[in-house]
Amino acid sequence: MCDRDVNWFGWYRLFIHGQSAQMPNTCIDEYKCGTHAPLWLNGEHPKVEDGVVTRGVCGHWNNNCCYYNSTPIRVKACPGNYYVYEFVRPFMCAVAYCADVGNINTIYTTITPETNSSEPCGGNLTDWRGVLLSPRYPNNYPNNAQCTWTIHSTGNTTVSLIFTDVDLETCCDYIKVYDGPSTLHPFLGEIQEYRNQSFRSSSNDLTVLFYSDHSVTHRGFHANWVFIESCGGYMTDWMGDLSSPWYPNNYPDNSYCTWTIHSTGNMTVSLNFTDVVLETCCDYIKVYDGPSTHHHLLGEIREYRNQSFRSSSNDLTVLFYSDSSVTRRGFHANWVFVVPQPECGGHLYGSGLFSSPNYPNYYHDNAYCVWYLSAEQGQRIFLTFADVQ
Ligand SMILES: [Ca+2]
Ligand SMILES: [Ca+2]
Repeated sequence: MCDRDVNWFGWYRLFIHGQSAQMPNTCIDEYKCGTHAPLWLNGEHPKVEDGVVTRGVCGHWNNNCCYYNSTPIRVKACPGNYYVYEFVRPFMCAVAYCADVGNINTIYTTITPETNSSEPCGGNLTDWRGVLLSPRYPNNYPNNAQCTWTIHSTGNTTVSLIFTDVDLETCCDYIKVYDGPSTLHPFLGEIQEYRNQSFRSSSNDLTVLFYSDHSVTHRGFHANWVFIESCGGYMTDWMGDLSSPWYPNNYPDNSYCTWTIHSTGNMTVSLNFTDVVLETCCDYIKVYDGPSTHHHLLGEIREYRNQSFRSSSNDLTVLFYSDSSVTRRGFHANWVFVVPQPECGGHLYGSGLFSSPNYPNYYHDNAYCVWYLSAEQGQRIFLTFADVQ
């Protein structure tokens, strides 16, 4: 048997011929359990009050009980005198998880869950804003829940989802969020406790999965969603302008726009703000020196002060954020690709010529050059301007 090829997901309970069984926690002979190197639990089973514990898993091979140190697993004792195991994929093929035939538990009782999983939940949501709740919120959610909601926006909008309360059994129940119309789309994150999480779809759909296992329930979760105007982009023109959504009218709430301006060759990006009116407490613009918001922050803007920025290489990224209330006119900015400025100024000694940058071609904008001229003691310096234009 080869447990590497099983698509393990979640928690498992062992049965042998319908009888509840547990993993052995002592060494098992090689070639037992229908495999080459049987996997056994390297540690005691927990008690119910221990909650979820993590235990090592050993594979017996080559006369060594723990020749293979497989990935540790989580184990939980359940009311009713049985255990569940969160099996994961072992790293190699010739191993398999063992159930202990010598320790078949004939006195277990399965506690009937207080509810079953047939309670309806999940669905398709198309309102432009709304509230997403776990079943029965704010009362405890049921056991064995598996709910999938897909929030579908239309047109040029995306979905923003903000969690305002999360209270789950953190070992075993969870929320997962996906960027698309199903759980097969890119995974955005998993939530087991409240940390002010928010998510945003990259296009029209966001999918939320809520899962609860067979025991222990909590209050659940509360989240708000809203459709937001999609905005931002990837700009490659050598010059252009940027503005907040709907500029010069007020921008919408809950905006989150990123623009990356990409130049080529040895060009850099110069960006000048020409208008900025924001709710200064709560909405902002950030400028980053690189192709994403993970790069170096050049500055944050909340009001107009004639700000300008220059990338150090090809890319400059602009983020615009607005919170959930109060909007203003927004911002407008121009960019242009520029050749990095040559060095200018310096210390000069003795005699010679010097000129403005690029002379006899045009000097560049924003030049600021200082030359220090010095001569030997007792000598004077004659400075003649041969050409000034
Ligand atoms: Ca639970
Ligand atoms: Ca605001």
